[in-house]
This record gives sequence, C-alpha cells and structure tokens, in this order.
Amino acid sequence: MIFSFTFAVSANVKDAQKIRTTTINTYGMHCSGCEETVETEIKKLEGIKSVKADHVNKTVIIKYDDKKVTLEQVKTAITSAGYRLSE
Ligand SMILES: [Cu+2]
Repeated sequence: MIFSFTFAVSANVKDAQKIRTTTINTYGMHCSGCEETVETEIKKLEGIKSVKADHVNKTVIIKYDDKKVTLEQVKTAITSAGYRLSE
C-alpha cells in the first residue's frame, strides 16, 4: 500500500484531525431497521464521527476522520451488513 502525505508546515495541530463528510449511495435498505443495521455496523469502526442512513434517499452520510478510517473500510462494512453500493 502506498501512502502519500501532504504536509503544511504552518498547519495548526487541530488540522491533523481531518474530518470529511461523504455521502455513500447504498441500496437494499427497506425500512428504519435496515438503517439501524447499517449505522450500527459503521459505528463499530474507529474514526467515525457520525453516520446517518436513509432508506428513502438510499444514502448513508458519514462524517469521519480520514486519518483513522478509510472510505473503503466503511464501504466494506456496508456490504458485509448485506447492502449494496450500486443498483
Ligand atoms: Cu429493513
């Protein structure tokens, strides 16, 4: 695995924790129970600040620390829970 770092010398220490917000299209959720299942699985990952699954809009909106967790890990959690990332 290749890591690349962009480092700003003047960066504030707080910037070391970079919180990203991402919407992941998620298919196969039918009700609020499904939303809960997805949210529970994602919350098990370290670095997840918040997660909101929406079965009507077919989205999962996450806020995460990209130093601690990758989008790939979140997507894996979704598919492991039995849901899909494409229609
Ligand atoms: Cu359901």
